[in-house]
Amino acid sequence: MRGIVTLVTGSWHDIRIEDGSTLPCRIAGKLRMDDIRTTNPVGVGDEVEVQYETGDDTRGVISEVLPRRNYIVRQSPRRKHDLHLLASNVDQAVLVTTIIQPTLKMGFIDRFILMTEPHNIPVIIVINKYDLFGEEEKEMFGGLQYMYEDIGYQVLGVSALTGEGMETLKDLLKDKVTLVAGQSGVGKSTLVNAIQPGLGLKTDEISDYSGKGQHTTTFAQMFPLDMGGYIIDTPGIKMLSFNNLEPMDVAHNFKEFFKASVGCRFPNCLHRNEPGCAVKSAVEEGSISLMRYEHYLQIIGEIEDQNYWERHKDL
Ligand SMILES: Nc1nc2c(ncn2[C@@H]2O[C@H](COP(=O)(O)OP(=O)(O)OP(=O)(O)O)[C@@H](O)[C@H]2O)c(=O)[nH]1
Ligand SMILES: [Mg+2]
Ligand SMILES: [Zn+2]
Repeated sequence: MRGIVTLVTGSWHDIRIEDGSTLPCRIAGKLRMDDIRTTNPVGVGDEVEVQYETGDDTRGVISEVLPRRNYIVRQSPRRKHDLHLLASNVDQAVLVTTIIQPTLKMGFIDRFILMTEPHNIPVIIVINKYDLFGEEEKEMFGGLQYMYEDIGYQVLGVSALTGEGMETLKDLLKDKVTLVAGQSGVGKSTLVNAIQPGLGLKTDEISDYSGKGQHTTTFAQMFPLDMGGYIIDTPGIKMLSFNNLEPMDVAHNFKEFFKASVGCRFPNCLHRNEPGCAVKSAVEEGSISLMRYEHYLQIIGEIEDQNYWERHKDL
């Protein structure tokens, strides 16, 4: 029979089967699947073929992962040569951030959308804890909204606590499979609880004055929504690196850079010191954000350093 993976904890996988019930399954010795190599062969959102264990209809075995419509992978935080599968078959991702508590790390937004962009997964940037905003934060929110909507990402200000902005967000989630991700402590689980009452997901109850999140959620988990669709709550992401990309992939996946790059003199322009670079001119005249440009330079610099040490392992 067919099912969807809703939770992976070690070698056990919760599979939601056709009747809506959950069957705990392990992976068969020989698993049929596509060829992308990830540390976890099966992830939340995967569609799988399962059979009951012989003589036991409370447990099952996954024999096949059906071809994926898409997937989100990240460089493994532990081993930089490994890719970790975050989720498969999603319609969109909600990137949850805050401006305060915890303080926004600007580069994180750009890194996150660089992770989803190669797979053409639309991202909604949700800025949570709007109830805490004073004048300064509201102004900053306005600036972010203007900047990212100009590039093509919707930006919403919400409060999972007071419900402000939540109706707009809910409308966007109806009948869709949505991955909810972001740094720890930004309120992902609180948001998911507000969107689908009754889940009772654990949230960080103790107010944390350091402003750093504690990693309350430890496994990605998918839940059906009463209004239709599914939502996936995930553990906080500490940082994102891009060992799996080449600098040119980065250039292609900063959307507005790619658009502007038709005007660059060289087709393989990396928009650094090349003469006749249209992206650099756009940054200088202010139509491309200097901050995004700096994040871009930082990311390609990291990839190049990495590549350098790979090629000179014997040094
Ligand atoms: N003031 C305010 N606090 C909020 C809001 N949303 C969440 N919080 C608080 O932020 C803290 C962290 O919330 P969580 O939902 O646990 O955060 P998380 O993103 O799931 O964190 P991890 O599971 O560690 O990744 C909790 O104390 C929440 O009560 C909000 O809209 N306003
Ligand atoms: Mg959480
Ligand atoms: Zn250029």
